[in-house]
Amino acid sequence: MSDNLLNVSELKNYIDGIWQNNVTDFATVINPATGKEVVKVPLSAKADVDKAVEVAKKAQKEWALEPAPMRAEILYEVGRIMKDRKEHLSQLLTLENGKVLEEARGEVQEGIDMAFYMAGEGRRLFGQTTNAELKDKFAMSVRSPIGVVGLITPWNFPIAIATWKSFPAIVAGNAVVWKPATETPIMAYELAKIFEEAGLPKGIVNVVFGSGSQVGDAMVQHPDIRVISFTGSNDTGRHIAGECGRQLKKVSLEMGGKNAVIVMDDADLDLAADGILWSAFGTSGQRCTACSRVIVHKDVKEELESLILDKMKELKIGNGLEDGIKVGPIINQAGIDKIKKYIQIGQDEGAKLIAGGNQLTGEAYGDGLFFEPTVFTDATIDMRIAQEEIFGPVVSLIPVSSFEEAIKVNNSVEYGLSSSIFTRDVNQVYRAQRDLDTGIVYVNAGTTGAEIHLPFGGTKGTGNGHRDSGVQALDVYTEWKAVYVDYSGKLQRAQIDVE
Ligand code: UN1
Repeated sequence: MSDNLLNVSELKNYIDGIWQNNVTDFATVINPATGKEVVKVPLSAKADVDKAVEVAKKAQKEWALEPAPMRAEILYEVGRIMKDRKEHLSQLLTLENGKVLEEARGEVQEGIDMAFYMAGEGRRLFGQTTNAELKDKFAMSVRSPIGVVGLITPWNFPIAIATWKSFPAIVAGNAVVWKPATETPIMAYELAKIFEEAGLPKGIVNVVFGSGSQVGDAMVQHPDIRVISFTGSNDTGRHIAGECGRQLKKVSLEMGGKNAVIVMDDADLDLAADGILWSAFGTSGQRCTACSRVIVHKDVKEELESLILDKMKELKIGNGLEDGIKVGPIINQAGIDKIKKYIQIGQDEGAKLIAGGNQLTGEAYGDGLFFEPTVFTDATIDMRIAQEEIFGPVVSLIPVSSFEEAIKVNNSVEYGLSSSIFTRDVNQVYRAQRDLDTGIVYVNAGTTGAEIHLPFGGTKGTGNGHRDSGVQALDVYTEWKAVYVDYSGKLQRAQIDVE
């Protein structure tokens, strides 16, 4: 099946509307479900970034003068093409990333939704008009584009996150230099082709494949890239923020989570178990929003545990392109090694392993990288498995005695992306949404499933105050300009010539 999904064996950078390669160095993209080579991806150098920035800078000047509703027409076309190609894109996404086909379809849909939503912004991009303090004077604030923006996107949502960042940047009148994750370059290749077919002028989106240390760093250092938007690990994000800080460069960061589902003693336990399974083991736990802690009221702990263990028997693990598979592979060997390390840490710390804990090998799994959905129980707030991001199908149950303790445990981690509470008590619902220190809160649903028209991002170590998606994403890619028009015909001094 995989052989005829992709019609090239080697990808090229897309710079100035031209597919080009100036390097001899390539990385091999591996399908994590089979271990087979999918395609080769160039490992570009600083010179490629310099070239991309140069053409982006030139192209952006005209693009910024194009009326926003006309810029948006191209995004509508992008959305239409993505919709036509949804199945093909989804299969390619599963091929390079491993997520099961049903989830891949969901991710591509997220990109389609973002296209139409941001295209709509072309006829809004609202600023404000307000009253000036002097007579015969007009005041307004308008959004203006920033120039060339640099996007660094991750492998776990290679198309959705790319759309969260590139579509608002484009509709607001910027040009883009984009470094996709080396593990999942095909979605970038496909999206660049779609931009081209939709009629986006050349130079407005430029894709430069390569490593963080070469391409990413060159983008961060380039003086003509005025914004960096990054989704990825906390360490890399902090490094980028430091560099951008020195250059007074705007930077938007989204760096993961240690998300919890709280299950209170009055909860619908069957529903809670479904929500936990989906948000902990869906995408093999490789979401920034994945549930990796269950904070459970002690009175319902045993019942919840047995419901979870029962339902886990239904989770079929394997190649996500096959029917009925619920849990796909882990992205690479480093991912597997990290999960194994935390299984060991959890056992050494004294948490009780009640399900999973092993890599799946043998004939049925071939050279694929599969890991059993894993459950620890009786974890405590101070354990590393209850504090650190694992990015795999591992969840730890932490028993608590009260609502207050549940909130405290939820907020005890350095991250603040997503949290959820299962309860039927309306007072607890409202107190939880107020007190949970995360950027996203769910009630009676798991920790995943953010919709694109709401802000996506988190507090504390998850980010630096910016949001991907939602109308708030526009704040990353625009400057606010305050405009005063004095039509009195005389010099009027603010704060002084007022009555
Ligand atoms: C991510 O894991 O970085 O809310 C993105 C969700 C998806 C997006 C996840 N809509 O789980």
